[in-house]
Amino acid sequence: MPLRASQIKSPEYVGREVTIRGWVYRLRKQKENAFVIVRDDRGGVVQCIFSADKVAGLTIESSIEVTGVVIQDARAPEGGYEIKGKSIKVYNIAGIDYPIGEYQSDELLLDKRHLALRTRKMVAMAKIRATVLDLSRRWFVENGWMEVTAPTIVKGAVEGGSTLFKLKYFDEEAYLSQSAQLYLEAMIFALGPVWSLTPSFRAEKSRTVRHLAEFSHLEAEAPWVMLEDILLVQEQLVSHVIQSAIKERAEELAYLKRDTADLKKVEPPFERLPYDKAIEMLRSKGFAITEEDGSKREIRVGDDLNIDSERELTKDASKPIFVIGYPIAVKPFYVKEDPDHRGVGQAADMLAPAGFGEITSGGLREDDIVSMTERIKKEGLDPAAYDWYLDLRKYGSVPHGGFGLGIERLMRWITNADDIKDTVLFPRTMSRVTP
Ligand code: AMO
Repeated sequence: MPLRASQIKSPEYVGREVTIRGWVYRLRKQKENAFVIVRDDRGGVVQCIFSADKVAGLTIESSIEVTGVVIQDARAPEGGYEIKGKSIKVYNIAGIDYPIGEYQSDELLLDKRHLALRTRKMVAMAKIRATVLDLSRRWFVENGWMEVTAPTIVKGAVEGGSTLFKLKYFDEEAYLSQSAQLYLEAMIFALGPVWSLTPSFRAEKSRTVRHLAEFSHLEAEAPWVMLEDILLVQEQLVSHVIQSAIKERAEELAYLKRDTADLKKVEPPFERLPYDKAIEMLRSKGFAITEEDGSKREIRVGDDLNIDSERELTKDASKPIFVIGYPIAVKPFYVKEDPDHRGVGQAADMLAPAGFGEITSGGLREDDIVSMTERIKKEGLDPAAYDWYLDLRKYGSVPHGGFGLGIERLMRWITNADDIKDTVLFPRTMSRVTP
């Protein structure tokens, strides 16, 4: 049974004959010998030494099977073990024009992502991501939340009409889902606390380092909760995922040169920063926002927070901050108004430290049918598209709430990636829908 390159790097294999499979990662030919570094199908690599005649015609990324004897030698690259090759079976000789080498532009790497995902950086990212998803799932299961799946073809907007992807659905018009939230809200009446991981789609017209057109959305919803309950869930979940991920993926994070000292501090509680206070802090620093016409003015109460203001608020923080109590006017129709403070929404965003900004958004949902209908109309949405959603307020409405977390936003913070596109294998943005 062939082994992976990473498996044979252990004293128990020294002196033994093994067979490994993989792809030619590096190739150095000398007069008599050739040094072939083989990459396995989980990113592990090992050097194999052959007599030069045995590898004639071999190219980078050719797929091969190597049989040889494991040798321990401190000078061997990649961990002190290598294989003295006896035989080599070639599955495919790769074309000599393999486009991915040591240095190329970010754009080319994106154009060739189907090949670039073989790079060690992308393999490390994929492994961290798999662990983050696994840890999140286990946290929900262990804490009594039920996993559900919501549809991704829908009739209604959740997060504003301007970022909807329209599609022809037989003879009707439908949209790609922006959030599973409304469906999770329906499910809590039957299933209690639920969570889901589904792709969400946003036709984001802006090119930023934190927006994708398709992202992995981790969402949770529960009945009978107060805002504070929803915040507790988020800080516990995020802290648990980070603490476990930095242990389980220490090697990959080190490969990405991510110093995790700051992440080790991420433990509950996270600061609760009232929105008004956040604006006050920004004003005290003379923070200005840019109007649509390009003019600048000082930020004031009533303005939404954006990438720049979130960066300003979190640049010196060592843990995430919850900004709570946004004006209802800057939040979607479903946000519940604080009965004691008119105009204030019982909603909160979690901002990651060091300028990474918003990674979750959530809060309590409007549970009164009259207020909800008014808000739907006020937002210019068609109440008919929300018929079924309004039923939830008609038949046994309960106080409830939840949140949504962008997996790629969390990944960007954990890995310190410059751009959110690096945290997903096949990114979708305004200007990219292939490969
Ligand atoms: P919101 O629109 O704030 O809220 O989205 C929730 C979280 O999803 C992530 N996110 C994105 N990630 C990458 N690219 C994007 N274009 C993008 N847009 C959003 C962010 C964000 O915090 N239904 C509500 C949440 C709720 O109240 O439950 C919602 O979707 O991490």
